[in-house]
Amino acid sequence: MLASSDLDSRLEKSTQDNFIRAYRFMSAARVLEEKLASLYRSGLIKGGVFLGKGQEALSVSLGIHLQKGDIYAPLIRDQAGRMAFGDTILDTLRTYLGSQLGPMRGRDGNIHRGFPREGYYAMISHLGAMIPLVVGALMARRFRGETSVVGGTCIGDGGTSTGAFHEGLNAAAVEKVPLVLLVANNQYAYSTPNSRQFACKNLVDKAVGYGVTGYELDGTDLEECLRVVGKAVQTAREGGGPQLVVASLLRLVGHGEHDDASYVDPAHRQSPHGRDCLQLAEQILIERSWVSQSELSDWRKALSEDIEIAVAKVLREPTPNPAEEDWNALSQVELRDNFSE
Ligand SMILES: Cc1ncc(C[n+]2csc(CCOP(=O)(O)OP(=O)(O)O)c2C)c(N)n1
Ligand SMILES: [Mg+2]
Repeated sequence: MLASSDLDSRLEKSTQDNFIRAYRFMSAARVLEEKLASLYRSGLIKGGVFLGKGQEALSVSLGIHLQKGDIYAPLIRDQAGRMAFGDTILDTLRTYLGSQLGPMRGRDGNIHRGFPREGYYAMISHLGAMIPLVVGALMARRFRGETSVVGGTCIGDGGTSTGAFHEGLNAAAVEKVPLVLLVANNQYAYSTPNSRQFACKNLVDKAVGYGVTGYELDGTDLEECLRVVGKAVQTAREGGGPQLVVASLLRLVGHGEHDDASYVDPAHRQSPHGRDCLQLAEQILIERSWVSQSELSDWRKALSEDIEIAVAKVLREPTPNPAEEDWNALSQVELRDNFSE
């Protein structure tokens, strides 16, 4: 048996390792999204670009705790979670830039990408459609006798007002499926503030109404996000039924890159949920001497270089030719070159 100080130090080491791993996905998502914004402004991306700046700590916490064989249905602000679940820089860029070699073969824009066979679902809509889908997939797994699968998805504060949210969460609660649903309360649905979106005091109160376990957390605090979301995933896996995790934060960019977010009340930016989760995570890394300032700069530099190389490669790749395209559904082809385990 391990002496308790031994156990303590191992637990501390694993918390540290997990924090650093999560930070690196967050940082990769941030740098990649900065590049996506600049590609959008230079006219190289067709369609909209919707980013997750300020929401990376919450997002990564779900992606990092799901395992191979689980189901993950991310939304538009989940680049960090996607990377933690196994998505790559190359496949992200191939989708945004319309490369035929990407997972969606250049047909679907930006965030509508995934590898459904790997449990990584391509987003249909940001407004709740993924919840019933994940619940249905979990039911199907149960019918096949697969019981330890967790399904993770997310919703915004605005999305909690939709019919799909209600139907999905209600069915999940009745069937007690292992659903982990993160609510990213970033205070706005596009420009509509919380006060015009729902009348309950706090979104986590909805958990009681549906009969599911609810958690409330500070979405800017990576340590808290990892701990709470990790617990929710574990509880769902052990048969605890649906878990509703409500995080307070602020998106630090517009709804999309076309939006300047001028409607955001400055009081939000000054409040605790207006803090930048990436900067806070960096402060912790430095304060605890887990990583040095120069290591942080080296990581960022290496990432930027990798991204530049990937952009140059993808820009040389073919885009789909409508005259030659066979228009087969994704389910008809095997596309799994880059998806890592
Ligand atoms: C039926 C429908 N109406 C409007 C939209 C456009 N739309 C997409 S996301 C969104 C706001 C969602 O707000 P919220 O759920 O809080 O998520 P956030 O954008 O803040 O992450 C809107 C209005 C849409 N996709 N579908
Ligand atoms: Mg919102």
